[in-house]
Amino acid sequence: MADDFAPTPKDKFTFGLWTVGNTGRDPFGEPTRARLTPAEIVDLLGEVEGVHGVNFHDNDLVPIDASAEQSEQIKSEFAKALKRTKIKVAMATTNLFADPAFRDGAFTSNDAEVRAYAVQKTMRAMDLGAEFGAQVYVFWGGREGTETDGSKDPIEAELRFRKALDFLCEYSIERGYDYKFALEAKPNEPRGHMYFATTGHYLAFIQTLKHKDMVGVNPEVAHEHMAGLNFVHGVAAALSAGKLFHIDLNDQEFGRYDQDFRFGAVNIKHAFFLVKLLEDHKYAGFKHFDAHAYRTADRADVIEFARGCMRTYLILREKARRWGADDEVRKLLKQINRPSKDLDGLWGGYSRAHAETLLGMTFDRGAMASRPLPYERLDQRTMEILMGIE
Ligand code: GLT
Ligand code: MN
Ligand code: MN
Repeated sequence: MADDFAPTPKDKFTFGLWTVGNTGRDPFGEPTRARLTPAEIVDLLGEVEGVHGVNFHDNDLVPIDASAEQSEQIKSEFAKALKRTKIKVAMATTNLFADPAFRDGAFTSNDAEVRAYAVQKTMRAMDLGAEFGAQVYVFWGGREGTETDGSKDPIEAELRFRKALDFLCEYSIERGYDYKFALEAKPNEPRGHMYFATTGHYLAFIQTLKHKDMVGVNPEVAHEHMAGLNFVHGVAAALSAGKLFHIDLNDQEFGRYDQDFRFGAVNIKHAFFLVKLLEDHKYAGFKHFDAHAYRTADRADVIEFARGCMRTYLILREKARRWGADDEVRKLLKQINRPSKDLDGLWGGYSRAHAETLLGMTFDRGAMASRPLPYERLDQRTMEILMGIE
């Protein structure tokens, strides 16, 4: 029997070297899985089947202290693995958080030498990404933040971050890289407080940049849920601003640390409305599963984890189609929505005549308040569709 939920490269699903290559290390325990080389990780993704692309931080591919020869060797093995698996490099990014030099931030560090090093490291990482054809360049400011706000003027920090991005946009343009920059927010962890805590912060910040057209966002499910926010609404804000350049899909219990669970593993209803939003609005970018397998997983289970992320997305895509075609849902949506071109037209474009007409109208508040809004029924039907009751 054909599998309706088998991914293909056309679905544009991607994984990071650091996600399927995650060794299971956490703040309390040592690794539970062997460290794989970048080429071995690509081979593993080939075994998963249907994966479009792979993403990396500069140092996921080339260790920070690798010699020139080591670097060439690693890159050549990686290139061979990409060729044999037909997996593409989709996105690249910079590790500006692991090295102790970045303990107080990278672009926002109080130390000018650290800031210059961070910009240099990013330029080199952009070169590396471009060498492998990456189209999107992500900025996640893992250490851009504070534990005590006495340490930095937050406005000065923002200025430093802006200058770095303006500079790096010019670098991308000058080198002809054609990168789309995607800024990724997170409220805390590893810093006590991180600047640009949410996707909304970044959407506002982008408008202050010199090359704002080439900069968008990379929202991550877990990060907005850590902040107690509705992720679907954050993604919608990015989509409607034309700024959804990339997306990090995973899952997360509210109020916990950054769990990076398999997509859909926790909150199937949020995941459903997210997939529905992306599909309804024809998001055509990469869908990156920035998640990792449970610490208990072995290699075979890591493969199951990766398959599960994609399969859940595709099942939810089918559920979204069914939801839209469901007779009862359609009936309810019809009942809920009360369109009127005349009324909307009155305030759809300003004119003095329209303003006067509106000011002169009388509205029946009682009638408006008593029209039925059967959202209980709609939500129950949604849950039934999700639970497989046809
Ligand atoms: C890190 C972080 C992720 C970011 C990655 C990109 S690294 O794993 O938790 O959310 O997307 O730098
Ligand atoms: Mn995360
Ligand atoms: Mn992420």
